[in-house]
Amino acid sequence: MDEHDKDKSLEPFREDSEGRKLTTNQGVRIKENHHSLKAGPRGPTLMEDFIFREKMTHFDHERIPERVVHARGSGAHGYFQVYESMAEYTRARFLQDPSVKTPVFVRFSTVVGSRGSADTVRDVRGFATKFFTEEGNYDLVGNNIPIFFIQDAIKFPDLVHAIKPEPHHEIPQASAAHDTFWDFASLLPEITHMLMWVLSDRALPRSYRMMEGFGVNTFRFVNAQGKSRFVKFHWKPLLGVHSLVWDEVQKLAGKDPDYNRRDLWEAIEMGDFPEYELGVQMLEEDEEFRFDFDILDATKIWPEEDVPVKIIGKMVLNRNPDNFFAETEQVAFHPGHVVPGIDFSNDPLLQGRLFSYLDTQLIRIGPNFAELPINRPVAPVHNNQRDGHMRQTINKGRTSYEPNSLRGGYPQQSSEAEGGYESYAEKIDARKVRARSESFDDHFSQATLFWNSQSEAEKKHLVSACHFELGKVEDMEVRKRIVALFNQVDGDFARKVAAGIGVEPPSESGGTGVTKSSPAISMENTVKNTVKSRRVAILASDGYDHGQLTAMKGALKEAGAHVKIVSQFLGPIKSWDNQQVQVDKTYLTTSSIMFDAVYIPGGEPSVDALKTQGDAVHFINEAFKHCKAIAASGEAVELLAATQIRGVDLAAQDAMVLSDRGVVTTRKPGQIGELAKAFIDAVAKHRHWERDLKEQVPA
Ligand code: HDD
Repeated sequence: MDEHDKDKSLEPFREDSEGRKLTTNQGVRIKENHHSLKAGPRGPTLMEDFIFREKMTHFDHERIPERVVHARGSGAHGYFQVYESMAEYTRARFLQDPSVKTPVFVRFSTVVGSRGSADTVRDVRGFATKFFTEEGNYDLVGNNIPIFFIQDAIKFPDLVHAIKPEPHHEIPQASAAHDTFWDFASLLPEITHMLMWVLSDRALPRSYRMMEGFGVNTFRFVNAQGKSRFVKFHWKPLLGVHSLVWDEVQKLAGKDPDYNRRDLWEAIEMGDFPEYELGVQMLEEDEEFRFDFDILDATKIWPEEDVPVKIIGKMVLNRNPDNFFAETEQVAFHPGHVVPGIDFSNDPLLQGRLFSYLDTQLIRIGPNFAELPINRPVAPVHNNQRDGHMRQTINKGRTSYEPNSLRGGYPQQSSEAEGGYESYAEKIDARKVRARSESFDDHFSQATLFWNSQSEAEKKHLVSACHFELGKVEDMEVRKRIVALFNQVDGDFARKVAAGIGVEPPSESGGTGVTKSSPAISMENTVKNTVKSRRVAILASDGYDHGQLTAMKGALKEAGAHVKIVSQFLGPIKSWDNQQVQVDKTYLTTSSIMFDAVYIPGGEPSVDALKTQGDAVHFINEAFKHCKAIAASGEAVELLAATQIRGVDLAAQDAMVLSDRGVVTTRKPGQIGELAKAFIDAVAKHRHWERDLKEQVPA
């Protein structure tokens, strides 16, 4: 199948109006689309105007209910390929043959905000993947955080009600920073571990292309011999896991509320295809009770150091949707969409999810949601389900029941050998109880593990996130209860939190006694050797040094970064030696928060002008405060000296290229090549948290 045919078989109803005539929904050609039918040019519109009424009525019905959670999403198409056959572990056919490319559609999302809310809020991100396999659709409906808030799905409506805007005034939008969420949290010790993750920078992803994905719940792999293993799924982004900083995300929410959506869209348009490796953690049946936590408890990770992640394949996202509504909005995921070889565990959160998703698709889209182009399997669908709202299929024949003899018994069941889905025959011998297993009782050890695993910078960010979130909580008792909860995690952590929110520090320093850490948890240990797809701003004005600018731009592009020239006005700017470059963005249409790094070339007139432009100086100060790499060459080193950059010895950077906490400079134009190398290294590190005195810089 070539690429074109593959697209067609996936979405037979993709429509392209190019070169076509405008028609009504009945196919009648329209002669006049700008004026309704009236009794005279100044008279009333006539009821008989079927063209107007059809158009307007359709418009009035354009929305379907938004998702209760994960309402704001962004989608992309791509494919998945397994590296080597997984037949030893699962009979899932799409995990057998490395030459097979399985089409996928991925939807990334925030959880709490409504459809039009900002991308860069503090929140969990959804990472849901639909694999269109030849055995039917498989949905891996995950998040960018490996655990969840609650252990049993029956609490999900309470969790969502508590975190959503408060019901009396519908405030605040897309934020947990209000009394009802923290009230609920303070009464639910099982939430503690998840709070640590959500308060960390993981909840502020730099890009959907730079975050991990996790299936969270425990599933099963079952092989052709019927042998089962417990499995957890992981997506690992090839670009590493990187985050924004709090000040930045808040500003982005105003200046570019589509920041993550735009990043994904533009990356795919530019050919920087997002790539993720699929990993699995597997446990044998007899290892079920090997750990001091329960492997069915969704508030626990399986530390990667104890249960290694086996990398089994790669997903590439290489095509943007054609139509947001038809694809990203109408796609319907369900953890219960599994294929033979993938099965469920008794994780009580997963068990509840298996009910909820199908139910929500029925109310959101209707009983025939699986027939929509984006949800339609590439595997053939035949059954006796009939009718219902918006049925797309014209089912032929007299029989819609089974068994039947009038149609030879078709459609017919399949044996396991023919690919019929066989549920894993787990033995269960139990009493019906409304209870939680005692093995789910430890709510704090892994929260301590998380705290222990964070770098100093990450710990600092976590504490200030608490100061923000709890600082917004008006009820003092709630704040006190959260400090008491955190004191069970770590005494030092609780004291630091208390100090910022007007709560007495705990009289006794608590903690769990866990001293272990898990390096895989810290973003400090992620990929930091590439600038691929990173965005670098070059600030310049008339009289800039063309040689320096083009040398740096060339080096960055060569390394895979994207460069934009930012100046006061659009149009060309002229260098001192009469060359010119086009300005891409102005200080009005962009901002340092939309870039990963900034470079200022020399050229005395340009640098003198920048010194007098508050926006240019602010651009650099803000980039410094947000710990981004900064480079300057020639006279531009003087410009840095005129900014509020603190704790970096610019005077020492006189003669040669020096990198001081991610600020890279040279006064010697001859060293631009070395400067570019040092700058690229500094950008690849993502952020320079070690920067001193950045808090003293206003932003
Ligand atoms: Fe959920 C949507 C992920 C627990 C009920 N969930 C939804 C989406 C993602 C997740 C990524 C958006 C899918 C899309 O883009 O369309 N949810 C998770 C993860 C969970 C989790 C990783 C913990 C392991 N969810 C969870 C529970 C329940 C739900 C416990 C209810 C019992 N989730 C839903 C839902 C949604 C949903 C209400 C809203 C829209 C939708 O399903 O299609 O049914």
